[in-house]
Amino acid sequence: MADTIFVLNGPNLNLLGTREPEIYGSDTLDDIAGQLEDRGRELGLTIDMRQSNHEGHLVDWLQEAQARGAKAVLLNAGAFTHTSLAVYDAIKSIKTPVIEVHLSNPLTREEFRHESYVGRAARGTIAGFGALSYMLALEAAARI
Ligand code: CA2
Repeated sequence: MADTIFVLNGPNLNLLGTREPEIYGSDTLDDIAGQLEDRGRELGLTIDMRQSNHEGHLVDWLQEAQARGAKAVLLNAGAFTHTSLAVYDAIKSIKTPVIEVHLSNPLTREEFRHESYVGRAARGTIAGFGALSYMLALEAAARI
């Protein structure tokens, strides 16, 4: 699976495109998956896109990324970004590079979004560009 990119999405991101488009844009997660798959094809990369509202699933999938030899993980952990030591520990425990992704720029929003446990462990962060954040993260993943 050396040519596979895991794209992991956390809580409430299944609602993308249906509410708060002024913050998160109007693309759905399926739209974003389609865009990543199109670009992935050009780059010779397979996209494995997943979403869960459950913290443990993100931990399981991070471990799976390493076990299956994925090239990189793009991770939008949603609100768990700001709270989850379990996700932090999971990122730290794998060698697979993890790129933190956000649609919005949490640093321009409420104070409680300024802490990122994901960012403390990730290889790098791309935030604030809406669906384009995922595409930019894919470009980074292809080059590292
Ligand atoms: O900007 C991002 O990508 C976030 O990870 C989104 C999270 C938020 O808690 C982070 O601070 C930043 C929220 C995801 C909720 O997604 C929704 C999408 C549409 C409608 C409602 C929620």
